[in-house]
Amino acid sequence: MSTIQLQEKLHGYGQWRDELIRATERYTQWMDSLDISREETQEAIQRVMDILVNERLMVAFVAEFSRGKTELINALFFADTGLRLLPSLPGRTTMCPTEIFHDPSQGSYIRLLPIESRLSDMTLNEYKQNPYKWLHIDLDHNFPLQMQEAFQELAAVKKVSQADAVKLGLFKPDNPEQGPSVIPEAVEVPCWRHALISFPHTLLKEGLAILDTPGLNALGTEPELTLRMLPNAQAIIFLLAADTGVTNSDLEIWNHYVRGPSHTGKNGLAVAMNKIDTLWDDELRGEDAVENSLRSQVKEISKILGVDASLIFPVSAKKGLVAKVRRDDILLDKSGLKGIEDYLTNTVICNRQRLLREAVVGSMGQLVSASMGHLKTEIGEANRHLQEMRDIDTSNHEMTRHLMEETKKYQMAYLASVEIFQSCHKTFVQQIVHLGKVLSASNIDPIVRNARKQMLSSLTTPGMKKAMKEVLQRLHSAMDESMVRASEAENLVQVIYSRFEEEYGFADLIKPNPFSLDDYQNELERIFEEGEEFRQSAYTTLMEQSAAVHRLYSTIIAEARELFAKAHQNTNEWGSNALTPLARRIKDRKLLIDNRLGVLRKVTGSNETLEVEIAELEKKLVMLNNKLTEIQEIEQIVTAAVPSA
Ligand SMILES: Nc1nc2c(ncn2[C@@H]2O[C@H](COP(=O)(O)OP(=O)(O)O)[C@@H](O)[C@H]2O)c(=O)[nH]1
Ligand SMILES: [Mg+2]
Repeated sequence: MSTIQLQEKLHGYGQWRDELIRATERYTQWMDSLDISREETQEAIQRVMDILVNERLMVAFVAEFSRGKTELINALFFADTGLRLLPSLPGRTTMCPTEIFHDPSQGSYIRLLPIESRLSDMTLNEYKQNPYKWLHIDLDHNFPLQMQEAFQELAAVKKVSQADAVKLGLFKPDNPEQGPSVIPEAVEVPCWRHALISFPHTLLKEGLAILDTPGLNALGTEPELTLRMLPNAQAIIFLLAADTGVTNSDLEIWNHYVRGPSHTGKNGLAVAMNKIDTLWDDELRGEDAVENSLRSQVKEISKILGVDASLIFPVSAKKGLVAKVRRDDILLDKSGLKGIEDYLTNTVICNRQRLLREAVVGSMGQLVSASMGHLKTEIGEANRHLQEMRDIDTSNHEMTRHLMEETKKYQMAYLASVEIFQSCHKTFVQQIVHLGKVLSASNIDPIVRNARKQMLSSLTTPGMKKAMKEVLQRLHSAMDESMVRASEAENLVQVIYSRFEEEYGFADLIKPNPFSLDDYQNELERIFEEGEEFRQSAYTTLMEQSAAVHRLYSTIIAEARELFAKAHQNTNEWGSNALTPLARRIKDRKLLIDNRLGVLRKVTGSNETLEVEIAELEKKLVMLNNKLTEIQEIEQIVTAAVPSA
């Protein structure tokens, strides 16, 4: 069955990841064994380890209420529990965005964030850093029935006064679309704003994470879903229902939250046309007629959404779940579930591996090959030195004197290069410090604080828009300034390296990664653009305006602030590493000269001492060559192709 394929693929991916983790650990040991300080590389290694250990493969299910997202999640991932694990029945369905994953450090639990948290200024992401703000329920994953019962809480709703609902930003009194069925005094709202579920299911343990979203009402009121969570998902499955076709609210979600700016192209996007079993029921139509009707619906959806028909999967989540639980292969086939499973297995996971590999090869690969290049140079120098020693005729005083003089000249040139290096280094450090100041919290936070203050004092939408425009301009100009400074620093590094290559004979220098803040600038643009799109979306305008806008702007500002913090950290890391390879080579040259002078002084007149020196150097060379083999092996693992398991 294809769940097994999915599992195998994820498992292969997990093994590949573990191998990379081991290679990374081996690399740190390798550096330790050679006494190479790994201070500068520590952060980069830590980041790669973080990616490898913590990165999850997030698949998000997005659609209007009641299209069958939760049922599809049950059928795709949790049918092996033999239950409908998450609530998905008429009148009892998930009301809040729910993330499902495996958190090995905390075991099995469900955490629920009360809806009242919407009254506070804290962002969802900040809440996630504060577990004690959530209702925590321990789960026993050995008892699926108990879990199923605990998950009923995801469907919990309660009645609050109209005034409270307005305050929560979940109701607008004069909204005609709410219709007459709403009791004027009491409004039904979800009890929970967000849910986090951790349990050790096989697929989740392999790094899969699932995001279930309830529908337009949650997407339109929770900007972080749109600005942060959906763009970060590796795959989005958008659902339609065969019995309702493409409705206006489906289109609203598609245009504003799925295909819009959230779809950065990084993440896979597929459409599930669910509930095809509703077409089966018509006994007067033959199988062919049903088949034709499905095909024409797919064609039409493809036209309306502008999505290739091969990415639209007709499916019946409900029958798929039943078929899996009952082990009914014919029904399972008919349910079309396999189409989506294959898509997830072949496209999504493969893409994920490719991206991860690029990230790992980009940083680890570079570190490892830099170390390798450095070691090769060291071996080359040692060989040359060995040859020189072998050529020394200790009884020929004229020769040793001449060698001594030459080495001293070399030493003078070296000392001059050190002076130049020190002054270049100083200039570079000043540049990095200036750049850091522009990106630092002490520059960005007052801008952010000021904007928040202005927004609080002017609770009207135009007032907030003005405050937002201002903060946007100021953050933009901070970013522009740092871009200019970053490119100056990058140029300086290039100049320094070329100079040492050309003037001081440092051949084959391993240059640091090129540095630019372009990605951060693009990301800042994206956040602002998506924020604007979000503000203009029809649903948001149905909300109580100022509260919705305030929430949105707070989120955008928090995202932007985090972006600057990341750019700052990245700059510092690059700044402290950029001149390291050169500094190391200069240090090596000093060792080489000192060594040579030392040997020449010692061996004058004594053949025996020379023999000892030669033997020692030979021994060292054997050790260095062993280390070279080892780092070559590590490099091979780090840059190896992704397994096709
Ligand atoms: N006939 C049929 N009903 C389905 C199917 N999938 C889900 N449903 C029903 O549609 C309703 C909403 O499903 P749910 O998964 O809660 O939708 P969500 O709000 O998108 O998560 C429930 O009553 C389900 O039983 C399906 O494939 N066929
Ligand atoms: Mg649901």
